[in-house]
Amino acid sequence: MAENQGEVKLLGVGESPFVCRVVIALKLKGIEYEFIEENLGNKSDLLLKYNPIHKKVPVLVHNEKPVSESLVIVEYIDEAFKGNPILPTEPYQRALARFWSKFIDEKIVPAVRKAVFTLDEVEREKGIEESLEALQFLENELKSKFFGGDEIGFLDIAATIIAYWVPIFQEVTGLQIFTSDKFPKLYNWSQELINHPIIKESLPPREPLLAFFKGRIEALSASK
Ligand SMILES: N[C@@H](CCC(=O)N[C@@H](CS)C(=O)NCC(=O)O)C(=O)O
Ligand SMILES: *[C@@H]1O[C@H](CO)[C@@H](O)[C@H](O)[C@H]1NC(C)=O
Ligand SMILES: *[C@@H]1O[C@H](CO)[C@@H](O)[C@H](O)[C@H]1NC(C)=O
Repeated sequence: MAENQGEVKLLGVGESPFVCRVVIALKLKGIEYEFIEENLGNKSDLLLKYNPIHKKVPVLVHNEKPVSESLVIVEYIDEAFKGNPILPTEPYQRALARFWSKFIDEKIVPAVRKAVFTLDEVEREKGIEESLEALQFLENELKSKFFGGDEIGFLDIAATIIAYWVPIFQEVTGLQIFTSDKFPKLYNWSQELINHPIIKESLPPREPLLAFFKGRIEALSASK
């Protein structure tokens, strides 16, 4: 256990890319924590108490104090625990890392969600187009092995959803959005990222994840 780390709990679910961001940050810092698995179909009193506003996971609870929203939690972890810095140190680079992480959550995630989880053809096409446009911006932004440089940083952690979850969504739906042809740099980055030792041990196993999202897509079609 890291010295003086205090008591650290993480409320989460195994399949969530947002929860995974927090797992990566904790592992990078070498923090020991208790993982409390939530049932999102029947949320625990603990979740409702600690995140009454959004009622979502992840929630990090550090010495009884809750922090919500994955990117906020990753910043908190970076500030609360020493060593292995996650955000860059230079103010402008810090701002950029935050800007692009916000871009992922506000542009890429909604576009991909629209492409993957809507049945309406027109909406889905719009989602695909928006995903391609948004991913191109990120492709142009990649200047080194990782967004963080030679090592993974804040934006790499935020973008894990693109490296690991988007290919799974593609496999389930047959969509071709994020491919090595369309985004060679980003694709190479995604392979480097998912093979990084810390990331590798933080990602949920692929087969159950695939089965989970297959189930989600099938349930969606059945509800039509
Ligand atoms: N913006 C949030 C998103 C978290 C989120 O969407 N969590 C989902 C699981 S992947 C959740 O808890 N959903 C429960 C609900 O919406 O009721 C973050 O970055 O933490
Ligand atoms: C929800 O979970 C609580 C315990 O956390 C349990 O007592 C209750 O029966 C569950 N409700 C449903 C509908 O499964
Ligand atoms: C990514 O690109 C670099 C430089 O071209 C190459 O050395 C490396 O093997 C590539 N990585 C993967 C996983 O394809």
